[in-house]
Amino acid sequence: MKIVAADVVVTSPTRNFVTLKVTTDEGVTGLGDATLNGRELSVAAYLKEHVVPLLLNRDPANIEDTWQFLYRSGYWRRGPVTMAAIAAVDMALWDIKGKVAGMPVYQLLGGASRRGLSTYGHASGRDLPELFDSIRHEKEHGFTAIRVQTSVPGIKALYGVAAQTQASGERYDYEPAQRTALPVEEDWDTRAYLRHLPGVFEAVRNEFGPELALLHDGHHRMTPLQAAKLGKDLEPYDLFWLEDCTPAENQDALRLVRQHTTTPLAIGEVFNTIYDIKDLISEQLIDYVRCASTHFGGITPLKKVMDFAAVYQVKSGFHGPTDVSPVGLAAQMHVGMAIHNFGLQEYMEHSPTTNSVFEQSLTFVEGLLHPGDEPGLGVELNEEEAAKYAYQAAYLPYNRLADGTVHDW
Ligand code: EZ4
Ligand code: CO
Repeated sequence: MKIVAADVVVTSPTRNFVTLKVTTDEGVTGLGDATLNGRELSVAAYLKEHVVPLLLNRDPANIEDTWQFLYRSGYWRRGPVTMAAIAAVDMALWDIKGKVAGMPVYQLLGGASRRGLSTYGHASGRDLPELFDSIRHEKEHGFTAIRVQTSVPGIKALYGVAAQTQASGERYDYEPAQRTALPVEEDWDTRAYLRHLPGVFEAVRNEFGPELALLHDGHHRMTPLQAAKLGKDLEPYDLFWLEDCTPAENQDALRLVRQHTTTPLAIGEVFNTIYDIKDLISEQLIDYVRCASTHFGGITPLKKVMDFAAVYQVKSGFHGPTDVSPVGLAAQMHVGMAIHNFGLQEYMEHSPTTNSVFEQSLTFVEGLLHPGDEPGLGVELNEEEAAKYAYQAAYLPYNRLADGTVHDW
């Protein structure tokens, strides 16, 4: 078989997505996700200008060889743009292999290790009643693990807190990227956050009892010492994990955090290759790998990093925000089905408009996600629908402290 076409589709059904569609001479097609939130067109150009010409006439069956070829022949390795582009090719080739074999991709990765993937949902609130309402809603929806984000007195806009009123029954809908000409400026005060958060978790535990798994995302904002203190302060509330407590560029920071707290740690959504995370795993400084198929180079490296992590009892907690497209989500669901050391899958759910563009075979029943048993990844692109939604520039926000200093967002 030969690759005869590779098309880059940019569509914006409520948010931007970049998708690669690879076509073989036998008419088999495969999809890959190349969405890099806020920097989408850079990956589209990388693919169109520099990768698509290299794919034509290649044998789509040779996934490992194609991955190594794209990674090594580029010479300038790693980085989110390069690795999202390679990820899209990798996913599309696994999709094709599955379709040719007549099997879902998880079968090709070793078969199912579980009935489905345990997931966590998102809850947030500007005050406790709103937060409790949001948690109740997620529980009713089937989630047995819930990420809790809350406003902090004195901070106007805060990561992870839905702006809309959380009227009962309304789906939680937090989306950080805004379709604005410039990134939105938010504010931040670490000391106010550290004072406020433990009380919120105490209230949530008292209200919902010991069984509900609770998670929290620190979004890379703390120093190692601040993160260590937060981890200690949250120990009584038995978090499932504390995510991204320190900036991900400096992995040494987690050594200090780890020495001071038994709160489980998760990191990795901005990591691109195993070199970003190998020491965190082998030194057992983290408990969950947050890498996403799309930003980590695809299915091939995600499976490898999890097999490496298994040696150290480190589990998966793949990043599943809405900016990972249904194709990227499917790719990591198949990995999650197959590996032994699966931990928890983040599931934010895509909008109905997004789901009209990406037709999916996934199921979500009583908190368990399953990619379905269609051959390949189980996602098809409805190109007519996709064409209705033109790209719209969107940016992630950024933070400033009270004195005007830029802070990690
Ligand atoms: O800010 O995916 O755990 N989830 C997150 C996300 C990220 C967005 C960035 O594109 O941290 O909300
Ligand atoms: Co995060």
